[in-house]
Amino acid sequence: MPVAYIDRIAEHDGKDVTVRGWVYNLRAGGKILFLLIRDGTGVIQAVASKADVGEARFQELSALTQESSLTATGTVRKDPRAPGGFELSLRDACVHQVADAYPITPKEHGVAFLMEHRHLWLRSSRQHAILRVRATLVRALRDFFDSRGFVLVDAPIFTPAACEGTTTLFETAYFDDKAYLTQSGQLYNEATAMAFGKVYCFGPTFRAERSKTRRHLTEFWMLEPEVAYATLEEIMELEEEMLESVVGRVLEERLPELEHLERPLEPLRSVRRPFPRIRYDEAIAILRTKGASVAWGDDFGGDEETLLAEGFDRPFFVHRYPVQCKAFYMQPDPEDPRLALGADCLAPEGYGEIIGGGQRIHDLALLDRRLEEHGLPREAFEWYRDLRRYGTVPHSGFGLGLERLVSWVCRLPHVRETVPFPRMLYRIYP
Ligand code: NSS
Repeated sequence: MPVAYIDRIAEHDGKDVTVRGWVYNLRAGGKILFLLIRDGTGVIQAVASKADVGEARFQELSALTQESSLTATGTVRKDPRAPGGFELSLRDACVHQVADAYPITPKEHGVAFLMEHRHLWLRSSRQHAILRVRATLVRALRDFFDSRGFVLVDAPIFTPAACEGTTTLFETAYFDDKAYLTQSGQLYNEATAMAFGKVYCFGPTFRAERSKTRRHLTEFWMLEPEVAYATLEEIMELEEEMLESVVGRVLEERLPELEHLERPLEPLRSVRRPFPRIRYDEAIAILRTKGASVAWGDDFGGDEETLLAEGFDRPFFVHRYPVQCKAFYMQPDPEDPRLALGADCLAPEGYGEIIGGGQRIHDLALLDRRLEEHGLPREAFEWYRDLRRYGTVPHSGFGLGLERLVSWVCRLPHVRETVPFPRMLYRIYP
C-alpha cells in the first residue's frame, strides 16, 4: 500500500493509501468514529465504521487517546466539508501505542507549563506555523546570498577571544586551557572576506546576557555577511535588498501559516526599498520629543527602539552611533571621528533591532589603540591584526538575528517560540 503524506493527499484521490501519524482528536458517533490524524505535514479526518473495520478494531480505535500513534489504511475521498477537503475511509489500522493522558489539551495553558513541555508543544499547529516560517526564512536567506556570489564559509564556535564585549562571554574548559563560545562569526568573516571577497556564515552564537526580555536568548542563530571593499552605505543597501527579498518569499510561500498566526499582512507587504535612514543624533531628538530621557552617548535599549519604531511603516536604519557605545572594531566616521560608521536596522511594529553592522577598522595603528582602550589581549588578536598587515582594505558586514527576524515576521510577543528549544536566562530544559 503506498504511503501518503497528508499535504499531498490530493494526488491520491480515489485510491487506497496508508497514512502514518498520531491521533489529533477523536469523536465517536454510534457505529462511526471520526479520527483526526496528523502526520506532521497536515491533518486529515479518517472515518471508521464498524462494518468496514470489524468489531474488534472498532473497539480498539474507540479507546485511542490524543497523540496515540497509528498507521491507518483507507480510501482517499474528496469531501468539501472535511477539513483539508479530503477524507480517509478507513479500512484498517495498526495502533503502535496508546498514548498516556496527553498533558497539552485544547484548554489554555500558561507559558511556563508550555515551555516545560516544549518537546510536546512542538506538535501544535501554531508551533508548526512559526517553525515553517523560520525554515522558509533560512532557505530564502541562503538563496539570497548564494545567488549573489557570496561563499558560505562557516566560523568556529569555540573561540579564544571576545567579539562583542567581554561581559557576555560563555567560558568553557578547553582541555588544559579555556575557550569561549562564539558571540559572532564576524572576526573570522573578516579573514575569509579577504580570501574570497564576499562571504557569509550562518550558525549558532552565544551571549551570556542576563536580560530577561522578549528579544533575548542566550543561544541564537546569526547570519553574517562580510564584503571586502564595501562601505557602510553599500552594506545598508545589501540589508534592505535582503529583507525585501526574504519577506517577499515568506509572503509567497507561507501565507496559510501567516494567516493561522493571524499576522496582518499589510506591514509585511510594505517592506520595500529604500528603507528610511536616520542618524543617531536624529534618533535622540525623536526620543526626546516622545519624553524619553536619553543622554548623547547612550546605546538604545528595547524601550527606546520600540519608541523609535512607532514612527515607521517599514524597517529603518539608525546609523552613526557614538563610538563609545559600539564594539572595538567600528570604523570612525572621517567627518566626525566621535561617530562610528555603524548602523542598526530596526523592525517596525515595535520590534526594534534585528540587524547590527557597519564598516570595520582597516588601519592597524587605530585597531591597536582600540584593543587597548577596550582592554582586549593583543595576543589573542594577533591573527586578526595580520589582516591589517597583509593587504588591508576597507570592508563591511552585518549580523542578522534570525530569531528576531522570525519574531517580527510572525508578529510574536516573544522570541522564545521562534526556535525549537530556546535557551534563555532561566531555561535550559528540555
Ligand atoms: O551584537 S550585534 O548587534 N552585532 C554583531 O554581533 C556583529 N558582530 C555582527 C556582524 O557585523 N557580523 O548582533 C547582531 C544581531 C542583533 O541585531 C540581533 O538581531 C541579534 O544579533 N542578537 C540577538 N538575538 C537574540 N538574542 C540575543 N541575546 C541577541 N543579541 C544579538
